[in-house]
Amino acid sequence: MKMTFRWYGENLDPIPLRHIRQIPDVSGIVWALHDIPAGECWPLERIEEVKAQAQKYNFNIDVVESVNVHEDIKLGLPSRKIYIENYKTTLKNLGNAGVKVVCYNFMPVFDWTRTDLYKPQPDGSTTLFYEKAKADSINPVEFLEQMSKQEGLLTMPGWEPERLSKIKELFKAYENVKEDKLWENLKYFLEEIIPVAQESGIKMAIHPDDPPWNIFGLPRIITSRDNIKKFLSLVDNPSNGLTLCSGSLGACTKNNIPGIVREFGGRIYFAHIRNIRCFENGDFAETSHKTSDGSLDIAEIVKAYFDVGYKYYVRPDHGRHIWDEKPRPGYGLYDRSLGIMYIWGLWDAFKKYTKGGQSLWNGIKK
Ligand code: DNO
Repeated sequence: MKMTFRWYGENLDPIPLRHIRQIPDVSGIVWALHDIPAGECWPLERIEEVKAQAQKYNFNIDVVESVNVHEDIKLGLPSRKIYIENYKTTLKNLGNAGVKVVCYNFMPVFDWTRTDLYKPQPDGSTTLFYEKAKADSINPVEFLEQMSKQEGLLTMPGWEPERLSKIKELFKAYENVKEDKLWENLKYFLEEIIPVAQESGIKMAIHPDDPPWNIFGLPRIITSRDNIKKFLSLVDNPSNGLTLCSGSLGACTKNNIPGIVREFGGRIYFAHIRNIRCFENGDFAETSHKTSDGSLDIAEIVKAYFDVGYKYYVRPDHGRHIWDEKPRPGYGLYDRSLGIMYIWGLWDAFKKYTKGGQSLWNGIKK
């Protein structure tokens, strides 16, 4: 397992690389050219610029999150052709710079969605929160207005202003695109880009939908074990793989995350690990990584990665906002560093107490 840390880039991320360097055993930064709108090419010089910044601190740039997919591709419009060609050029450039994994998603209009970015917690921290009744009842345009009043909205990854400024037109366009059509458009996209990714030495890693259910009447399809299986068979090629995000899929309590890791481990190239507390009414709050704090068994999830011999990339996903830090929502230094140490702690313990493929874990008193 290779540990990474998401970093937004110089002048965009309040966390400097020299601080990330001080977290134990982090080998790479997870990055993107956040100023380039979805659909445009990433020039090689810009990629090399980030590489040089990272190398100064001995970090690799093996993982990109995300090369965003233009809405016209998801909608299957004729104009998708040009955006797909641009996507291919970006993949070739990334491959030339040595990038190994590209994370992306296929969620219509909205990327990850929360109703509250700074929900106060009893211990004085704040966290990302999803209130189901609110998300179910609010009109999306109104939702966007409310969210923009919360500090930091435009700095949330996946909420690119140029996409959201067209929200009304986009909702109209999606009237004709439901689940079946979205699957079809995804297949078309994969058939075009996966061969290029493979030639460029890149594994594509789709991120599950967050939360894993339809929101605002828009279809969402990367939501469950069955749909992941279907996704992988759309183009059955090792370059067509997964970002397995425990917190995204885990918001639906029917999803068995360790089971999904064990079943699809060979096609997971990027692991996002975080815990959430799920409530009976469908709300969820993001918690610390520790198993006892949330509804997900993070120890069992890490064990599943360990058992499948996971060799690819992992990052602690979101963290709470603690110790008075004022970070981008979910992307502080402190709680994510605690998350890394928890994941490493579990991993090292599994390594130490497993010999010759035989787990000694069961013999150890809890
Ligand atoms: C949120 C992230 C997502 C993710 C994209 C992947 O914090 O997990 O924005 O990067 O969905 O394309």
